[in-house]
Amino acid sequence: MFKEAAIAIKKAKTILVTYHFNPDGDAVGSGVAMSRALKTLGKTVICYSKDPTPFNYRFLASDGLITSELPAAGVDATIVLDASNLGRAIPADYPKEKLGFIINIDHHLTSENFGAINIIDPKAAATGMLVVKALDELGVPLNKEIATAIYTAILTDTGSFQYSNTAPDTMEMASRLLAAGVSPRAVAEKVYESVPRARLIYLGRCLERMEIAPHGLWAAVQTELKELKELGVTKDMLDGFINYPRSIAGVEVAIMYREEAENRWKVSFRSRGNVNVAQMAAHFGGGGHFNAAGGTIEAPLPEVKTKVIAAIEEELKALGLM
Ligand SMILES: [Mn+2]
Repeated sequence: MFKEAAIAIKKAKTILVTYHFNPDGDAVGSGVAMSRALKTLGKTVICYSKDPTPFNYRFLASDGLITSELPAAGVDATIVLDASNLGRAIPADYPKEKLGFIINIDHHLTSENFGAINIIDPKAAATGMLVVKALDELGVPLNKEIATAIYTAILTDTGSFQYSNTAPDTMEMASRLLAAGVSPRAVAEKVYESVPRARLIYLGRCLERMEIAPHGLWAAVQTELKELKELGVTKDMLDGFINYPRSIAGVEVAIMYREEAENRWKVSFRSRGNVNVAQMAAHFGGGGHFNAAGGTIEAPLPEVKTKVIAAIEEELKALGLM
């Protein structure tokens, strides 16, 4: 598959590189690394993201590499990264024929084969790992910039090498990236220690009203649009809120309800490792990984919560955890 992808990439002159909406570190890091690498091959590259880059990943593209405009003329090939379906990366109103030859590179459990070539490996800790394999096949060396983007992808998708997806090959890759010039200190400072104060203040408020199940097996936080506006908090600042309920002793599933519009809630799940939350999210038309997944539910919040809690408790019972 990597060989076929490399052949297709070599043939193309103009290439669109894109990744999922509401991008995370893996999406941005993979997109930036792939785009910079293709540029070294002399390709005309458009790195497209519908949504703005979260504040803590902007250092990867401070030269304005990423655009929010799709090319009017279309391209020879499109590389979609870290997106379980095409609709998660490209708005539905963009003509599909303009995307040219589609190469799908992803590591989601629930990934669809929407590309002409599909490289899907749920065992990869991050899509960034697969990007390096593609670059190796293309013969593009990892310079410091490319390596830093990949390192950011892997660092964030493994929760700083803490999640169960951290494997020997993850650490081998980290070693290779450090040898290519990555500064772990500099990346950590950009990614984790450049927090706007509004984020921390709002996090405090959310933690204060966190819901914890009487049996302690799940805990939930929620964010509301009017509060974001009031405190000057943007969506990208909410990243990581869900890790706090999961960090409580005994909690198997953490939930975050994020208001997207009136009666529309993005529901995210994080599992400690015993519960497959991708399966749970699939109940609501969502998807993701075993340990991290989500979906959107259109209903008033109390109704959303009733549905979600019922699904979680059913799963906890099925597993004999309650
Ligand atoms: Mn990912």
